[in-house]
Amino acid sequence: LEDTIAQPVGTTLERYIMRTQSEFPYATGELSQLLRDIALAGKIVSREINRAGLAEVAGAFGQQNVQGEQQQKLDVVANIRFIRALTNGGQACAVLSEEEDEIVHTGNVQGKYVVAIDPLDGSSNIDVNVSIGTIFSIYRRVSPYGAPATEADFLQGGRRQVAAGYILYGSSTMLVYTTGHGVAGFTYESSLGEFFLSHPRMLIPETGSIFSCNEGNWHDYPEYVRDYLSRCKERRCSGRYVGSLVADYHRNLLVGGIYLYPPTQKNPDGKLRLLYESFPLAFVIEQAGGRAEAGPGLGRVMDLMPTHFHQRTPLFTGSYSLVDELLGMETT
Ligand code: AHM
Ligand code: MG
Repeated sequence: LEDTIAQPVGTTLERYIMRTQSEFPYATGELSQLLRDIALAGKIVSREINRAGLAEVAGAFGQQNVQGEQQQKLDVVANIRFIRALTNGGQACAVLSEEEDEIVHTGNVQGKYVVAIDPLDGSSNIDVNVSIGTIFSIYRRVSPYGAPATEADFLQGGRRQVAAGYILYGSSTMLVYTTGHGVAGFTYESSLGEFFLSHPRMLIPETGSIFSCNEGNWHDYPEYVRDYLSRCKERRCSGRYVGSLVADYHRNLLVGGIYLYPPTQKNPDGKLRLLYESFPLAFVIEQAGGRAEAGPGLGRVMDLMPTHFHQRTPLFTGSYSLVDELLGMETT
């Protein structure tokens, strides 16, 4: 931790990974390479996102991209970019993506890691030029090296994550990740093509005055959630909701607040996916001093045991005391 804080100004992600490699669970350099691969795909996706509006303009003039292909949807493009980077990097034997029903085998059967990823989250915001993000979670495989990855590699539970994080494509592009030794954030300098360490030791404020949820679902929320939100309003807290999980979560991580995706009548397990949304964000928030819970009586998100790939879970995450207060609400 001390080393992390002492990083000089101008530290690139590359240098940071090298300096902190000894903190990694197995410290052989493979996890470092995996993080580099994710960062590389993040840069490419960031570029695609920045050009998205322009491609529309070009399209309006009858142009196609250089390969003469029709423009693909950005979430499909992001899925291809991340899988390609993880395949070429060699360290991941398999990827589970929100965009795919089944495991994608990379062919790197000697790879020691598996990656669960939502390549581009916030689908409703993609077409309207509002912040979106990538969320990723990394496990060391439990299946034997040399053989294809199995379902069990991805269903180990949140506590077995060796690294997790997200990339936010916002007013700047940022990469935030943890390997279980605190959380560090990097801001992308596009003209240099580098992520620079901008947030060396991210800690979420213990409390805050922001609540983030889709209030359109008010009538479907359980009573304890409505009571909690009423309290927030009595205190004159601010409601802030982009509808992109990474953006809402990142804001609350920086300034303090709570993000809620409660169960609803339509989605009794909430909407968010456990393996590539809730687990990684729970790991990061706990490493930043915050909390991530599935609801009163349901326990820590990190303790949940998944039974299938695209499983959902309710999520209440953010500043410790705000989540604590929510869990203390009367549920009968
Ligand atoms: P997606 O995976 O289809 O993009 O959906 C996930 C998104 C999250 O980014 C966001 O927090 C949530 O869905 C918003 O849902 P809602 O529109 O119900 O508020
Ligand atoms: Mg998603």
